[in-house]
Amino acid sequence: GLSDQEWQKVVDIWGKVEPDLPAHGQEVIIRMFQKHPETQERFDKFKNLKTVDDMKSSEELKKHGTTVLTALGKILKQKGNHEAELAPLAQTHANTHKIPVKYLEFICEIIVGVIAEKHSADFGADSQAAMRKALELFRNDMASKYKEHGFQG
Ligand code: HE6
Repeated sequence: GLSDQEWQKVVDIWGKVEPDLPAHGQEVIIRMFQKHPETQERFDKFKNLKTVDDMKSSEELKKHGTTVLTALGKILKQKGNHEAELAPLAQTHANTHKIPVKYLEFICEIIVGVIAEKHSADFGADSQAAMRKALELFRNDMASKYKEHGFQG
């Protein structure tokens, strides 16, 4: 698990992200689609967006980015006691969307990268390390829930 100090770093940096979730979310989703095109194929509503300009112009994509980061923020703020928040997310991503754990790794890595770019002054090595640990915990717990649903991820 994470120490109290590590959780504090996670919550603090999220406090910098939160005032503009749409811009962060849009950037995260676009980068994920660019770097890992197989993730874009999972979205019927975004498959047709061919260029970065198409992606930037999509209000729906921005809205989805906000949805994803809102859900993730709620989880992070639980500091590991996220069972109630994680369960429904694991359920839909295992059973309905069938999103491999590998894709969760992709998005987590991209989230760290986007925060590092937008908030370099507030996201030093120790904060980055704490965020990585928190996201690893999130993924591990998603993976165990996946298995409970019979999805190998
Ligand atoms: Fe997904 N997602 N997602 N997801 N998602 C979500 C929160 C998805 C995610 C990783 C989602 C995904 C494909 C997520 C999704 C719908 C992820 C919420 C709250 C909702 C929703 O309620 O609509 C992470 C880390 C978090 C917190 C892929 C690929 C990855 C990597 C859909 C295809 C799809 C959908 O609705 O179709």
